[in-house]
Amino acid sequence: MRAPLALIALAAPLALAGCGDPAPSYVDQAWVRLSPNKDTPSAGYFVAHGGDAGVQLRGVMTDYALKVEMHESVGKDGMMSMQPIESVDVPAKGTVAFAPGGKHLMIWGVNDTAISRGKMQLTFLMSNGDRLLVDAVIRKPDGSAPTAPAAGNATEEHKAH
Ligand SMILES: [Cu+2]
Repeated sequence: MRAPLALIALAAPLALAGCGDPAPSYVDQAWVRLSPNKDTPSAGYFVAHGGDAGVQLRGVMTDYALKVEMHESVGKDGMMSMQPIESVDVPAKGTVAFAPGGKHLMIWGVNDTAISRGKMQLTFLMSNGDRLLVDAVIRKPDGSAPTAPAAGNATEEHKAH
């Protein structure tokens, strides 16, 4: 039984070395709920996954809109309001969901070309220097969420602010 054990002991460090860099953070399930009115911002949602090391999401950019901000909806005294957030911790091996009713992107002036294509590329700026390029599916205002359960009144929250 000694030989197999020795092989395993040798194989483990080799496997780690073969993996090279630690697992990176990534973003998926990105989608945009298009505002029914061009003068009000659309909302963006996604899930950020931490890799082997924790990382911070510092911001989101796109070539297909005028401006993007990260916001957080907060309930206070029975009223929903929202405030900009500068950065979000994405814990190692954990996830952070931007979803209706919680953290979200506000996206002003979504480009018509992106709308007709039905998707827009977002660039997620991470604190480790990574820039994650992710295609977000664009849903019409009455469209259902492709990847996340719609929380019904998220659109109303936006209209209120
Ligand atoms: Cu907002």
